[in-house]
Amino acid sequence: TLDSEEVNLHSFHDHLVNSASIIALVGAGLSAASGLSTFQGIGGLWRSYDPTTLATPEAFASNPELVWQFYSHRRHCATLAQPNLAHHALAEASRRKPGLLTLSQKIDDLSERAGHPQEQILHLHGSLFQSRCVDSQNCGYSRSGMAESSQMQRTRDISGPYTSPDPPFQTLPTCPNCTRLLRPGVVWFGEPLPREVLAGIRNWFDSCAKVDLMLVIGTSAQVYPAAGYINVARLKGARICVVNTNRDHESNEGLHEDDWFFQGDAAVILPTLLQ
Ligand code: BJW
Ligand code: ZN
Repeated sequence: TLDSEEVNLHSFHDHLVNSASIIALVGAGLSAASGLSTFQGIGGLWRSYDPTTLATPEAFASNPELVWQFYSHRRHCATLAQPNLAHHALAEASRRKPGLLTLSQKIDDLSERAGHPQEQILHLHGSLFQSRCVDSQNCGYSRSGMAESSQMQRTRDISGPYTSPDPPFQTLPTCPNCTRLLRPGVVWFGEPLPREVLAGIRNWFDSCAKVDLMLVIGTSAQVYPAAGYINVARLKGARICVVNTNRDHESNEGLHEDDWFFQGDAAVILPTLLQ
């Protein structure tokens, strides 16, 4: 006899094979099995800062060194990490299903390194590997690459423990266009998401008469506007499938009777779920 989890899996597979328009909202939990800390879990790992107090324009304005060190550290961790089976499963499913769009709240590049098709993923909160001028209005300079890490590495070994004093202000990266400070190319609380990303999401929703399925993987789904897309998909007819280690999220997303909840590590669940 089949247990309820197997029935669940069967009904999900039935729906997946018949789904063409699929949207996935992924969060830090997707990269957890790669050893990268989730957003809410970072606090205990990087000095004793609460990440929600560092991921703000106010934190950067009052202590840019500290905020650069935080992102420099995370950039370093992401560079050393390898994509896990969850990234690979989602990348492979995306190659099979051209109508599957992933909205990533993660700022690492592990999905790309797992071969996720570039045109099928949008990064809502930016990238650890982008830097941009603080003056987005008048200047707008941005660049990708590791320059900032190596610039900071000259004064501090970011792979080691953070025991030495903060690097002097002059070592912070500045804009080659207007000489103001460069900042990490991520989206902080209170800031708008990149215009082209919002447009991409709107176009995708507009392009499908009906959304068949929404996957919500490894995210606490508490940060907006990202979390709001769950409801947008539902209003377009989508059934929701949540994958999370934490059962609390079953209720968080307000799941309906014909939705799915799979509890556990995304790296364990996704390979079976998406095969
Ligand atoms: C596993 C696992 C495993 C672990 N397997 N699972 C509407 C209502 C209320 C508030 C707002 C609203 N609209 C806007 C706001 C304000 C604010 C907001 O949402 N606040 C909430 C806290 C209430 N939003 C904003 O400010 C946004 N901007 C905006 O709305 O601008 C409007 C505007 C318009 C015009 C002009 C000006 C403004 C911007 C939000 C930006 C969020 N940025 C961050 C930082 C990015 C850089 C960085 O990473 O440092 O993005 S915050 C942080 O949260 C980060 C993440 O991407 C995001 C989501 O976190 P995520 O990924 O869900 O991680 P966790 O740690 O929370 O959860 C991990 C989950 O995985 C957990 O559930 C675990 O159980 C699970 N898990 N291991 C499976 N192995
Ligand atoms: Zn500039």
